[in-house]
Amino acid sequence: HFRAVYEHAYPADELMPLTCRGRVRGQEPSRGDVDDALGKFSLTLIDSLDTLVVLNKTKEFEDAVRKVLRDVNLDNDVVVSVFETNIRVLGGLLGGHSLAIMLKEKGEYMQWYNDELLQMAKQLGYKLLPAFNTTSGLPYPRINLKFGIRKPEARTGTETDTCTACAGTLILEFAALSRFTGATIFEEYARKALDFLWEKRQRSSNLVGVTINIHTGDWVRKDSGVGAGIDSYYEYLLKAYVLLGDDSFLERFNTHYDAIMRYISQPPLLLDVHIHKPMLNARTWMDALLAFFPGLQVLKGDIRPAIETHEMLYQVIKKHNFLPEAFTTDFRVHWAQHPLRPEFAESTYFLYKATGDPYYLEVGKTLIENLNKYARVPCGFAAMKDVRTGSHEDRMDSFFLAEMFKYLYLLFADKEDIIFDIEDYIFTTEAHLLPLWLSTTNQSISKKNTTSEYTELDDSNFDWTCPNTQILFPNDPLYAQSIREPLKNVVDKSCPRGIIRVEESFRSGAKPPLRARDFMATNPEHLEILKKMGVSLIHLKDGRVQLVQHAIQAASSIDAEDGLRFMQEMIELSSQQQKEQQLPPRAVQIVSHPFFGRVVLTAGPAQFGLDLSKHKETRGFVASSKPYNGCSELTNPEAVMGKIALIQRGQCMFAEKARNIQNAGAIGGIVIDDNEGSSSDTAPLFQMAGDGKDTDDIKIPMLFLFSKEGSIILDAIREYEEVEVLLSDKLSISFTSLVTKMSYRKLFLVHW
Ligand code: DMJ
Repeated sequence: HFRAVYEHAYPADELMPLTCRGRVRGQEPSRGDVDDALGKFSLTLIDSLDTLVVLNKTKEFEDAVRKVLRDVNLDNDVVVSVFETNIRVLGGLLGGHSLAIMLKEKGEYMQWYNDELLQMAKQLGYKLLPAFNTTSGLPYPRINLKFGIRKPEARTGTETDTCTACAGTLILEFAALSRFTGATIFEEYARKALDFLWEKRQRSSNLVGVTINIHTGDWVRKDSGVGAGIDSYYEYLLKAYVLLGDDSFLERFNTHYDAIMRYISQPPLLLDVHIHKPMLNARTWMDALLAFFPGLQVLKGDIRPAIETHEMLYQVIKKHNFLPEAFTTDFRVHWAQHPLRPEFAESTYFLYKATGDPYYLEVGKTLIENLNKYARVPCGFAAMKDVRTGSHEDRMDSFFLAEMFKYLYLLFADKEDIIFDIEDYIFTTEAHLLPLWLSTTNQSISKKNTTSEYTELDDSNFDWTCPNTQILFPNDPLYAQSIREPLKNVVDKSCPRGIIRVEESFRSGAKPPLRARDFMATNPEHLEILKKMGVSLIHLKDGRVQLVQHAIQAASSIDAEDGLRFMQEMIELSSQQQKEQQLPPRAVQIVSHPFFGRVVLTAGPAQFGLDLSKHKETRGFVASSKPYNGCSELTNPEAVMGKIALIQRGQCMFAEKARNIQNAGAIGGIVIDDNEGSSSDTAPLFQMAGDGKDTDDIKIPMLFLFSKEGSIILDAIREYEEVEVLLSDKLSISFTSLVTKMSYRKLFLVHW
């Protein structure tokens, strides 16, 4: 296949394997951004240089290097992607150089070599530097190889946004270039871009978005995952630590990793979330690029989730022969293309290294068989246009030879098959090899002392130790299998088998084991049932809860169907309630000394009990109920008798609290939110719903206060003991001062 590239495509950037010719930019219909990798610099040749050495094709490597030195021009009037040029071309030249000097030192091949590839790399490095001329230090996404950025001939430089991976995947190549040559500027620029991204991380979640404005540093796309647009930013933080030995990179990686595992990882899935609301999923599908992540987790030493995600991906592959560019959380094809991406093979290789489990060799065998069966064409391997139909695209990206071949070969290679020690090198994101000895060479870039900034990190041994692949699980060869076993049918289990049967079972009138109207978020038994049905509960900051169902997380297919019925009921219940009357906000006014009515707190109404809009107001002194949550018979009825009882939100339904205080003789009730810091200034007010049963027995008025407003009353009690309030229909009050802003936003319904 290397030969096919030379014969049919060279000196073009890529081989077109169906028509057996080279892809020359400008001569073929434009494919948009994909073409930005093509700089008329014999991309595939450069990208596959070090693969030749790995495959022990030393003679061919020597010829290929000569070709590069003789033919490749880096000064073309072409606009290229800075990211792609860095990882494929700069990385390719540096990987080639790394192995060329290794071979030269061995004394047989490359004896004539005099750092010529490195000189080319340096020339290319200088060509990329103008891209960094922004106030943020983040590079422009594209550059003209001949004219740079600013000049009119450049035809680029007006972009405002770049992807996080585009700006954060430079440090390995740029630092290697600096350390090989002594020209520190490259490493400095790459570090500056990384520092800026780190500063811009969303501080409450420690996640980064997909795209960022290179001038203002604002996040343009605030969704966050580990796949497209972000992937190699995380990869390079960890690998920069390995290559450069700089602790700050590991500290950053660990901080992000912690956030990824908290919010994005839902084993075996990896689901995008919003950086500001990380409990909210941003989409219901995953992209193929995230398949690299298990490999990175192996490097981090977190093997279990790596095995789980890899197993899930493998089952998707078994179902569709290849990993579709995007697939849904129930493993249907979302985007059917597959450009022969290497990420899954990469993770398979690293998992095999970590576990020694022959299962991963079987996985590799399946990958090779599928490639030969479905993608092999007379002039090479063709990308899949649609994995469902097996149709081809006239495309073979350079990463297929740079990465896929390398990883698959390495998976099956014995130590003796490789003419050098692969453990002495680190793989870049394009699988180019950089020698680890660079960590102690030309270390002139000052390391930032960041320890004080990171004191919150758990710097346990685990976080600071790289796994040693020689000694992982020597006594437990079944370790990986035991993790895979429960996931064996994860894809089949979630297959559309459901659709007809579920509809049928709905028609049959089957009921879920827990009825939506009975559900209480604080009841541990209910939560257990939810979990079994694959329904997860997300507590939103404003106190509401969100329910999400993932059929694959259910204990069985029957439970998954129950979960669907439960969700269906819940949707019906809330839409029914939405249709019910929208009550306006109410008010709690403190009328006793020294407030005298000047403090008015915005309160949420209840759909049960005395309607304040019809019955004017209720006035009384306040008293806290015991238990404070009001979920059982009060133990202090004498204290609340004839008073307005204060009750804390939570543990049971609002209606139950109302009944308990009413039975104790209270004339009204104020429920105070248990979410610390909540306020009607920031959270949407809601109305307290009943419990789905008849609530006519509740005669007293009930109002709801968020915690900030509630604590005004609690503080007043602490200071003045006797505090009298007026519960009223807010609109009827003429007040002189408002403590909290009036809120006439649409009210939500909440039950507990
Ligand atoms: C490769 O060019 C690199 O691995 C990059 O980081 C993203 N993925 C492509 C191949 O899929």
